[in-house]
Amino acid sequence: MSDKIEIKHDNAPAGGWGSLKEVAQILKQEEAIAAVGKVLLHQNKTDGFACVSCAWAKPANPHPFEFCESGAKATAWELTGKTATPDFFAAHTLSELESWSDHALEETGRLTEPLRWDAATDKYLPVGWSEAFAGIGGRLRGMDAKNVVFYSSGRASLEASYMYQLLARLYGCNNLPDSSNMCHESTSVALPKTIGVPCGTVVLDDFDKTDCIFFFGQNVGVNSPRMLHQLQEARKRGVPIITFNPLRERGLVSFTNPQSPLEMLTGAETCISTQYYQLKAGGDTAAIMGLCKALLAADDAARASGLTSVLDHAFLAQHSAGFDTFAEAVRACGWPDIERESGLSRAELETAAAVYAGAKAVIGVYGMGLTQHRNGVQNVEMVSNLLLLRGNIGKPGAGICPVRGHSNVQGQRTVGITEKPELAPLDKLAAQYDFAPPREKGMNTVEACQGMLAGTVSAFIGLGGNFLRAVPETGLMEPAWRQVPLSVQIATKLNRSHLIHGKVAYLLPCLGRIEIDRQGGVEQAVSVEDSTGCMHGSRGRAEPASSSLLSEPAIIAGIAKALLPASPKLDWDAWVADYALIRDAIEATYPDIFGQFNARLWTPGGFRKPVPASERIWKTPNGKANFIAPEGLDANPDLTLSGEHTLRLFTVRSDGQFNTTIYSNDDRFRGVYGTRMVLFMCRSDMDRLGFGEGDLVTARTPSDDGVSRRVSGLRITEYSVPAGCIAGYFPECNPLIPLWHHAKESMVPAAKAIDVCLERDVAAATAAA
Ligand SMILES: Nc1nc2c(c(=O)[nH]1)N[C@H]1C(S)=C(S)[C@@H](COP(=O)(O)OP(=O)(O)OC[C@H]3O[C@@H](n4cnc5c(=O)[nH]c(N)nc54)[C@H](O)[C@@H]3O)O[C@H]1N2
Ligand SMILES: Nc1nc2c(c(=O)[nH]1)N[C@H]1C(S)=C(S)[C@@H](COP(=O)(O)OP(=O)(O)OC[C@H]3O[C@@H](n4cnc5c(=O)[nH]c(N)nc54)[C@H](O)[C@@H]3O)O[C@H]1N2
Ligand SMILES: [Mo]
Repeated sequence: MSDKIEIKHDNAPAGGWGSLKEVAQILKQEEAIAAVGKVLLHQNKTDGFACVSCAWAKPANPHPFEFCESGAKATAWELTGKTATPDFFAAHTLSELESWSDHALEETGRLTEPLRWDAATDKYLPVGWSEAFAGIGGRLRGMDAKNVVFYSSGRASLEASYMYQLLARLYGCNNLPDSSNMCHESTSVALPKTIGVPCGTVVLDDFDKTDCIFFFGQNVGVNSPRMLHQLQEARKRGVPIITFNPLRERGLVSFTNPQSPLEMLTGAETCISTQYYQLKAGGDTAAIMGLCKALLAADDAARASGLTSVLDHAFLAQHSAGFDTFAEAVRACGWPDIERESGLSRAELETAAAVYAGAKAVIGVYGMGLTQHRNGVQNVEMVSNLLLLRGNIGKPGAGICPVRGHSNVQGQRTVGITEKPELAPLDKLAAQYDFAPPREKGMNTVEACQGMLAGTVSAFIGLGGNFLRAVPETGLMEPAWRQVPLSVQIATKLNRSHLIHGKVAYLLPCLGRIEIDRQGGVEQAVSVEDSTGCMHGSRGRAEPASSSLLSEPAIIAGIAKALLPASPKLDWDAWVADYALIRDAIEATYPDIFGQFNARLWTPGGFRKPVPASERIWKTPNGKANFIAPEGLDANPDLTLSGEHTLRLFTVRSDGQFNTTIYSNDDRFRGVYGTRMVLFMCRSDMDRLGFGEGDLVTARTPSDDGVSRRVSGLRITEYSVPAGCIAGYFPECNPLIPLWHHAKESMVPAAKAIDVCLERDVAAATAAA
């Protein structure tokens, strides 16, 4: 990691030698060369382990090295040679550690022993596992289950997740918020309405058959680099890739495959995006309206002159509903409004629409750039509308492709992690385990935050993640968190959510997925679901960081046994002794998805769950694929900020991080080294506002709710973004996001459109000078 702050405006392609250098660097930093070297060959292989970085699909015929720079970093981070032992905790109070950076905290290494916070010394002291479970179970028994939150980050396996939701429900609540509430929840709300499934419809094979890819708000080069293989192959076949992203992302522009010796030696690079549209942040609904408008006009013209129609009218008639209302809304929407809200010209949108119209099979890919907006659900509905116009769902080479984040976030939902009782098979669980599951809706992430602010949450259990850093409204959430009576964190590494803790606090260290999980001397396997709905077995390959670690299933069972009365229907110990029995239980709850689960665990490429929309079976209330007309084009309908100093901030990830895990302060792809405290701004805004490169500013969110939201010490950095939009890093900019600033319906925090004002940072500038 660079110590010196440096901004380089160079333009090397993604991947390439830089990628290899980064991997080598992190292996050294983590003192993990030997451990990682041994396991990398097993990453994302059928009999190996599923990468702990992203959720992208794992092919049936993997490359010899089926991992990317980001995946190798995530592996090195988990298998680090460093440990945060009780000696480390004896040497530091938590108040002291609060001043450490996210990077410094996790860089202390793997947690090795269960810990309990000691109020007298303000330190985490070792505690035995059984004492910890008894303490947690005892306290939870005295609480009303309705006030207890069971959060999960999306990394835990299907087995652990199934046990976790069962624990919460047996205890008596549906308070199962997860990272998806901050991520693809907009997808999970939109797609059931439009196509009757909560997930994407494409599989890897579709990338071999597609003849056009539309890409909205997803930074593939950093966040799901293995997908570059499919994109590169598609580009070799001449498939156009049309990208909509306010920021010119290097990984979406060009790519050199670091695993191809020929490309590395010749410096050959593939141009990824054939057209790159830098729309305004939040301009996607408007942009897609423009595409649809151009398509309708072309269809009218073609039909008037007796030519082949542009829309797939046979599909529309047989499969869809709501087309007329949608078409009316599109026709009524004027080009000036579309141009203003999208920031793109009519000509640009007509050109993109023409490519769409000329393709027989189109895939629509998208990520956080669409979902993390006030109108995030509508954005996803618009992608669905666009695809439906030409029947681009449920045929080979076509479909919708939300790129999921955490490596098992989609799978957690599949096995019951949800606060919405109607999405869990409660009757099934009731019969299987002979209990009366709670029927009231539980808290999602934003509601859990609201509960903490209101003082009604009595306990927070975290199955992984870094809740406090990931959520918005840092300034209010941190003090509120300290008032929570009990916090229990199951984690691999130290993070800020462990330091700002409840009045009684436990920190329970667990095995990572890459580590060998032995129960009674027998190695266990777990499973995950990828972005395309395929389930994969995963077997750890490395020796555990410490002999005191327990697996996530063992920790969940430990808490469950201490909390719940024994039941003849459920033997937690038997499950922990043999994970195949947990899979049998999952199969019994979800026979349609997990039939023959254990027998199919190691299917090359995974076994796919049924996704009826891929076969044009629409599990919507009316049995049709539904068009949904947008309510409006404005991304921030109820934020009425204006004035020359108001800019729309969107938060992004760098290649030096996995969410709140900061591997390094460098962002090679954007040429920023040694700092994450930057704001990317275009030259015309810099001139208009009188800022120079490197000027330090404070960003402030103006609002009339009486809460002060500011982040200081941000460095103005010139970058290719549209005028009026700036970009900064997640999680450093999270204090700027009001908790109420979230998507309608899905309640995903609107982290991609925060209106802020900038003030010159006199204090920071003086200190720096
Ligand atoms: N290496 C690495 N891999 C990861 C992660 C990581 O942190 N590091 N995180 C994982 C997780 S949990 C997730 S959810 C995914 C996230 O992966 P992505 O979905 O790629 O997430 P982001 O980097 O937040 O933002 C995506 C892109 O949206 C663009 N964008 C911002 N606003 C808008 C807008 O209004 N419209 C459009 N069209 N684009 C916009 C940004 O410029 C950025 O390129 O990655 C997963 N994989
Ligand atoms: N402003 C802004 N905010 C955002 C976003 C954004 O784009 N912008 N993105 C949102 C998104 S998409 C997401 S998914 C959330 C992420 O929110 P989270 O999922 O809560 O956060 P992570 O940073 O992924 O969690 C990192 C921690 O997980 C623990 N961990 C790692 N591996 C394991 C494991 O195997 N088991 C266990 N038990 N623990 C483990 C480690 O202790 C590590 O410190 O953040 C959201 N917040
Ligand atoms: Mo995510």
